[in-house]
Amino acid sequence: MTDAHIMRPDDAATDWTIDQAWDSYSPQDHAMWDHLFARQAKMLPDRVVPEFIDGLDILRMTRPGIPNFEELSERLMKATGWQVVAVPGLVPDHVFFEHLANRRFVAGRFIRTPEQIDYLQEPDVFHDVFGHVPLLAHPVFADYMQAYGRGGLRADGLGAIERLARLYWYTVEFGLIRQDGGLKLYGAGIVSSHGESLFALDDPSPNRIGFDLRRVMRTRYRIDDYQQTYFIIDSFEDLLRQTVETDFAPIYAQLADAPDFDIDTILPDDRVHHRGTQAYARSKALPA
Ligand code: HBI
Ligand code: FE
Repeated sequence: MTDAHIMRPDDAATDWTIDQAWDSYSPQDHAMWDHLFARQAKMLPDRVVPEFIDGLDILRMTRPGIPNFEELSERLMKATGWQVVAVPGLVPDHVFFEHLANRRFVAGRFIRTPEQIDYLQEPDVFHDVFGHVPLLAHPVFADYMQAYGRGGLRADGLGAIERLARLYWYTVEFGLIRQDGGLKLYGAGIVSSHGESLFALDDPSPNRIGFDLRRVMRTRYRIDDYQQTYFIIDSFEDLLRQTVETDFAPIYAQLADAPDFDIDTILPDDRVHHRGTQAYARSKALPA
Protein backbone atom coordinates (compact mmCIF):
# COMPACT_ATOMS: atom_id res chain seq x y z
CA MET A 1 0.00 0.00 0.00
CA THR A 2 1.06 3.59 -0.31
CA ASP A 3 2.15 4.76 3.07
CA ALA A 4 5.35 6.61 2.19
CA HIS A 5 3.59 9.92 2.75
CA ILE A 6 2.56 9.26 6.36
CA MET A 7 4.79 11.28 8.73
CA ARG A 8 5.31 10.39 12.36
CA PRO A 9 4.16 13.29 14.55
CA ASP A 10 6.67 14.70 17.07
CA ASP A 11 4.72 13.46 20.08
CA ALA A 12 4.64 9.85 18.87
CA ALA A 13 7.24 7.30 19.99
CA THR A 14 9.39 5.50 17.41
CA ASP A 15 6.78 2.71 17.35
CA TRP A 16 4.20 5.42 16.59
CA THR A 17 2.32 5.03 19.88
CA ILE A 18 1.03 8.07 21.75
CA ASP A 19 -0.57 8.63 25.13
CA GLN A 20 -4.32 8.09 24.93
CA ALA A 21 -4.67 11.11 27.29
CA TRP A 22 -7.98 9.68 28.46
CA ASP A 23 -8.51 12.61 30.90
CA SER A 24 -8.57 15.07 28.03
CA TYR A 25 -11.72 13.66 26.40
CA SER A 26 -14.59 16.15 26.70
CA PRO A 27 -18.09 15.26 27.90
CA GLN A 28 -19.14 15.63 24.24
CA ASP A 29 -16.53 13.05 23.20
CA HIS A 30 -17.86 10.53 25.72
CA ALA A 31 -21.45 11.38 24.73
CA MET A 32 -20.60 10.64 21.09
CA TRP A 33 -19.23 7.21 22.09
CA ASP A 34 -22.34 6.52 24.18
CA HIS A 35 -24.61 7.51 21.32
CA LEU A 36 -22.81 5.30 18.80
CA PHE A 37 -22.62 2.45 21.32
CA ALA A 38 -26.33 2.59 22.16
CA ARG A 39 -27.29 2.65 18.48
CA GLN A 40 -25.22 -0.47 17.73
CA ALA A 41 -26.07 -2.27 20.98
CA LYS A 42 -29.74 -2.05 20.11
CA MET A 43 -29.36 -3.48 16.65
CA LEU A 44 -26.47 -5.94 16.84
CA PRO A 45 -27.52 -8.72 19.23
CA ASP A 46 -29.09 -11.03 16.64
CA ARG A 47 -26.86 -9.85 13.79
CA VAL A 48 -23.37 -10.13 15.21
CA VAL A 49 -21.58 -13.32 16.29
CA PRO A 50 -22.21 -14.09 19.99
CA GLU A 51 -18.41 -14.06 20.48
CA PHE A 52 -18.52 -10.30 19.86
CA ILE A 53 -21.17 -9.73 22.55
CA ASP A 54 -19.19 -11.98 24.90
CA GLY A 55 -16.13 -9.80 24.24
CA LEU A 56 -18.04 -6.64 25.17
CA ASP A 57 -18.96 -8.29 28.48
CA ILE A 58 -15.56 -9.83 29.26
CA LEU A 59 -13.87 -6.48 28.61
CA ARG A 60 -16.61 -4.51 30.43
CA MET A 61 -17.09 -2.37 27.39
CA THR A 62 -20.77 -1.99 28.22
CA ARG A 63 -19.93 0.75 30.73
CA PRO A 64 -20.51 4.31 29.51
CA GLY A 65 -17.79 6.49 28.00
CA ILE A 66 -14.76 6.00 25.77
CA PRO A 67 -12.79 3.09 27.26
CA ASN A 68 -9.50 3.81 28.98
CA PHE A 69 -6.94 1.79 27.01
CA GLU A 70 -4.94 0.89 30.13
CA GLU A 71 -7.96 -0.68 31.84
CA LEU A 72 -9.06 -2.30 28.61
CA SER A 73 -5.58 -3.74 28.07
CA GLU A 74 -5.53 -5.21 31.58
CA ARG A 75 -8.70 -7.18 30.89
CA LEU A 76 -7.65 -8.13 27.39
CA MET A 77 -4.25 -9.27 28.65
CA LYS A 78 -5.99 -11.64 31.08
CA ALA A 79 -8.28 -12.99 28.37
CA THR A 80 -5.88 -13.51 25.44
CA GLY A 81 -2.62 -11.63 26.09
CA TRP A 82 -3.48 -8.66 23.85
CA GLN A 83 -3.12 -4.93 24.57
CA VAL A 84 -4.61 -1.81 23.01
CA VAL A 85 -2.23 1.09 22.28
CA ALA A 86 -3.06 4.56 20.96
CA VAL A 87 -1.70 5.90 17.66
CA PRO A 88 -2.28 9.27 15.94
CA GLY A 89 -4.05 7.77 12.89
CA LEU A 90 -3.03 5.45 10.07
CA VAL A 91 0.46 4.09 10.63
CA PRO A 92 2.82 2.62 8.00
CA ASP A 93 2.12 -1.02 7.12
CA HIS A 94 5.27 -2.45 8.72
CA VAL A 95 4.53 -0.59 11.97
CA PHE A 96 0.97 -1.92 11.95
CA PHE A 97 2.14 -5.50 11.33
CA GLU A 98 4.89 -5.28 13.98
CA HIS A 99 2.31 -4.31 16.63
CA LEU A 100 -0.12 -7.08 15.65
CA ALA A 101 2.68 -9.67 15.58
CA ASN A 102 3.34 -8.70 19.22
CA ARG A 103 -0.33 -8.85 20.21
CA ARG A 104 -0.77 -5.08 20.37
CA PHE A 105 -3.77 -3.59 18.63
CA VAL A 106 -3.26 0.01 17.50
CA ALA A 107 -6.26 2.28 17.93
CA GLY A 108 -6.99 5.89 17.04
CA ARG A 109 -7.61 8.04 20.13
CA PHE A 110 -9.83 10.68 18.50
CA ILE A 111 -13.59 10.31 18.09
CA ARG A 112 -15.67 11.46 15.13
CA THR A 113 -17.55 14.78 15.19
CA PRO A 114 -21.35 14.99 14.79
CA GLU A 115 -20.82 15.88 11.08
CA GLN A 116 -18.87 12.65 10.58
CA ILE A 117 -21.32 10.44 12.43
CA ASP A 118 -22.00 8.08 9.53
CA TYR A 119 -18.90 8.37 7.43
CA LEU A 120 -15.24 9.10 8.04
CA GLN A 121 -12.11 8.07 6.20
CA GLU A 122 -9.63 7.61 9.07
CA PRO A 123 -10.41 5.00 11.72
CA ASP A 124 -11.49 6.69 14.97
CA VAL A 125 -11.68 5.19 18.47
CA PHE A 126 -15.21 3.93 17.92
CA HIS A 127 -14.28 1.95 14.83
CA ASP A 128 -11.00 0.71 16.27
CA VAL A 129 -12.14 -0.13 19.79
CA PHE A 130 -15.83 -0.98 19.47
CA GLY A 131 -15.32 -2.62 16.07
CA HIS A 132 -12.07 -4.53 16.55
CA VAL A 133 -11.38 -5.11 20.23
CA PRO A 134 -14.28 -7.36 21.40
CA LEU A 135 -13.20 -10.26 19.15
CA LEU A 136 -9.62 -9.95 20.41
CA ALA A 137 -10.99 -11.48 23.63
CA HIS A 138 -11.78 -14.62 21.60
CA PRO A 139 -8.77 -16.99 21.62
CA VAL A 140 -9.08 -18.21 18.02
CA PHE A 141 -9.65 -14.76 16.56
CA ALA A 142 -6.86 -13.35 18.75
CA ASP A 143 -4.46 -15.88 17.22
CA TYR A 144 -5.67 -15.04 13.71
CA MET A 145 -4.86 -11.36 14.24
CA GLN A 146 -1.37 -12.10 15.50
CA ALA A 147 -0.75 -14.47 12.59
CA TYR A 148 -1.92 -11.74 10.25
CA GLY A 149 0.73 -9.40 11.69
CA ARG A 150 3.44 -12.01 11.24
CA GLY A 151 2.20 -12.71 7.72
CA GLY A 152 2.34 -8.98 7.01
CA LEU A 153 5.99 -8.76 8.00
CA ARG A 154 6.74 -11.67 5.64
CA ALA A 155 4.55 -10.30 2.83
CA ASP A 156 6.43 -6.99 3.04
CA GLY A 157 9.58 -8.79 1.89
CA LEU A 158 7.72 -10.67 -0.85
CA GLY A 159 6.04 -7.63 -2.40
CA ALA A 160 2.66 -9.09 -1.51
CA ILE A 161 1.20 -6.56 0.92
CA GLU A 162 -1.71 -5.78 -1.38
CA ARG A 163 -2.72 -9.49 -1.42
CA LEU A 164 -2.62 -9.63 2.33
CA ALA A 165 -4.44 -6.32 2.72
CA ARG A 166 -7.32 -7.81 0.73
CA LEU A 167 -7.47 -10.76 3.09
CA TYR A 168 -7.66 -8.34 6.03
CA TRP A 169 -10.30 -6.26 4.30
CA TYR A 170 -12.61 -9.16 3.47
CA THR A 171 -12.23 -10.88 6.86
CA VAL A 172 -11.23 -8.63 9.76
CA GLU A 173 -12.99 -5.56 8.36
CA PHE A 174 -15.95 -6.83 6.29
CA GLY A 175 -16.27 -10.52 7.06
CA LEU A 176 -19.51 -12.50 7.37
CA ILE A 177 -19.74 -15.92 9.01
CA ARG A 178 -22.18 -18.79 8.70
CA GLN A 179 -23.65 -19.73 12.08
CA ASP A 180 -26.69 -21.82 12.98
CA GLY A 181 -27.82 -21.94 9.37
CA GLY A 182 -27.83 -18.15 8.97
CA LEU A 183 -25.34 -15.38 8.34
CA LYS A 184 -23.80 -13.25 11.10
CA LEU A 185 -21.51 -10.24 11.15
CA TYR A 186 -17.99 -10.24 12.52
CA GLY A 187 -16.07 -7.64 10.46
CA ALA A 188 -15.15 -4.50 12.40
CA GLY A 189 -15.91 -2.16 9.49
CA ILE A 190 -19.45 -3.52 9.43
CA VAL A 191 -20.21 -3.73 13.14
CA SER A 192 -18.97 -0.18 13.77
CA SER A 193 -21.24 1.15 10.99
CA HIS A 194 -24.96 1.46 11.60
CA GLY A 195 -25.84 1.52 7.92
CA GLU A 196 -23.56 -1.32 6.86
CA SER A 197 -24.70 -3.56 9.74
CA LEU A 198 -28.13 -3.55 8.08
CA PHE A 199 -26.94 -3.51 4.48
CA ALA A 200 -24.43 -6.37 4.75
CA LEU A 201 -27.02 -8.86 5.96
CA ASP A 202 -30.36 -7.62 4.62
CA ASP A 203 -29.89 -5.69 1.39
CA PRO A 204 -30.36 -7.56 -1.92
CA SER A 205 -27.64 -5.42 -3.55
CA PRO A 206 -24.31 -7.03 -2.53
CA ASN A 207 -22.97 -10.47 -3.47
CA ARG A 208 -22.45 -12.89 -0.59
CA ILE A 209 -19.95 -15.59 -1.48
CA GLY A 210 -18.15 -18.40 0.34
CA PHE A 211 -14.65 -17.44 1.46
CA ASP A 212 -11.76 -18.76 -0.63
CA LEU A 213 -8.24 -17.52 0.09
CA ARG A 214 -6.93 -17.20 -3.49
CA ARG A 215 -10.19 -15.70 -4.70
CA VAL A 216 -10.12 -13.06 -1.96
CA MET A 217 -6.48 -12.21 -2.61
CA ARG A 218 -7.38 -11.39 -6.21
CA THR A 219 -10.44 -9.29 -5.43
CA ARG A 220 -10.31 -5.49 -5.39
CA TYR A 221 -12.24 -3.61 -2.73
CA ARG A 222 -13.75 -0.21 -2.23
CA ILE A 223 -12.98 2.11 0.64
CA ASP A 224 -15.54 4.82 -0.12
CA ASP A 225 -18.90 3.09 0.34
CA TYR A 226 -20.62 -0.15 1.34
CA GLN A 227 -18.97 -3.27 -0.09
CA GLN A 228 -20.34 -4.83 -3.27
CA THR A 229 -19.22 -8.32 -2.27
CA TYR A 230 -18.95 -9.96 1.15
CA PHE A 231 -17.14 -13.25 1.78
CA ILE A 232 -18.55 -15.79 4.22
CA ILE A 233 -16.34 -17.96 6.42
CA ASP A 234 -17.71 -21.24 7.83
CA SER A 235 -16.14 -20.74 11.28
CA PHE A 236 -13.21 -18.96 12.90
CA GLU A 237 -11.45 -22.32 13.06
CA ASP A 238 -11.92 -22.76 9.32
CA LEU A 239 -10.54 -19.26 8.69
CA LEU A 240 -7.48 -20.25 10.71
CA ARG A 241 -7.10 -23.46 8.69
CA GLN A 242 -7.29 -21.61 5.37
CA THR A 243 -4.82 -18.92 6.43
CA VAL A 244 -2.57 -19.42 9.44
CA GLU A 245 -1.98 -23.08 8.64
CA THR A 246 -1.17 -22.31 5.01
CA ASP A 247 2.17 -21.13 3.59
CA PHE A 248 1.37 -17.99 1.59
CA ALA A 249 4.72 -17.71 -0.23
CA PRO A 250 3.84 -20.27 -2.96
CA ILE A 251 0.38 -18.74 -3.27
CA TYR A 252 1.82 -15.25 -3.83
CA ALA A 253 4.13 -16.73 -6.47
CA GLN A 254 1.24 -18.56 -8.14
CA LEU A 255 -0.88 -15.39 -8.18
CA ALA A 256 1.89 -13.08 -9.34
CA ASP A 257 0.53 -12.72 -12.89
CA ALA A 258 -3.10 -13.54 -12.18
CA PRO A 259 -5.50 -10.74 -13.11
CA ASP A 260 -7.55 -9.04 -10.42
CA PHE A 261 -11.28 -9.57 -10.03
CA ASP A 262 -13.64 -6.63 -9.95
CA ILE A 263 -15.49 -5.74 -6.79
CA ASP A 264 -18.78 -7.15 -8.10
CA THR A 265 -17.66 -10.17 -10.19
CA ILE A 266 -19.19 -13.61 -9.67
CA LEU A 267 -17.05 -16.51 -10.90
CA PRO A 268 -18.21 -19.97 -12.04
CA ASP A 269 -16.42 -21.59 -9.08
CA ASP A 270 -17.84 -19.24 -6.44
CA ARG A 271 -19.96 -20.72 -3.70
CA VAL A 272 -22.75 -18.20 -4.14
CA HIS A 273 -24.95 -17.63 -1.11
CA HIS A 274 -26.65 -14.62 -2.64
CA ARG A 275 -26.24 -13.15 -6.12
CA GLY A 276 -26.40 -9.40 -5.55
CA THR A 277 -28.58 -7.13 -7.66
CA GLN A 278 -25.93 -4.39 -7.24
CA ALA A 279 -28.86 -1.97 -7.30
CA TYR A 280 -27.38 0.12 -4.48
CA ALA A 281 -23.98 0.51 -6.16
CA ARG A 282 -25.62 1.38 -9.48
CA SER A 283 -27.88 3.97 -7.90
CA LYS A 284 -24.80 5.65 -6.46
CA ALA A 285 -22.75 5.41 -9.66
CA LEU A 286 -25.29 7.15 -11.90
CA PRO A 287 -25.87 10.79 -11.06
CA ALA A 288 -29.60 11.41 -10.55
N1 HBI B 1 -2.92 1.88 10.68
N2 HBI B 1 -3.86 2.82 12.56
C1 HBI B 1 -3.93 1.93 11.56
N3 HBI B 1 -5.00 1.09 11.47
C2 HBI B 1 -5.10 0.18 10.46
O1 HBI B 1 -6.08 -0.57 10.39
C3 HBI B 1 -4.05 0.11 9.51
C4 HBI B 1 -2.95 0.99 9.65
N4 HBI B 1 -1.95 0.96 8.76
C5 HBI B 1 -1.93 -0.01 7.68
C6 HBI B 1 -3.13 -0.85 7.61
N5 HBI B 1 -4.09 -0.77 8.47
C7 HBI B 1 -3.42 -1.80 6.50
O2 HBI B 1 -3.26 -1.12 5.31
C8 HBI B 1 -2.69 -3.14 6.49
O3 HBI B 1 -3.66 -4.15 6.74
C9 HBI B 1 -2.09 -3.50 5.17
FE1 FE C 1 -10.37 -1.32 11.04
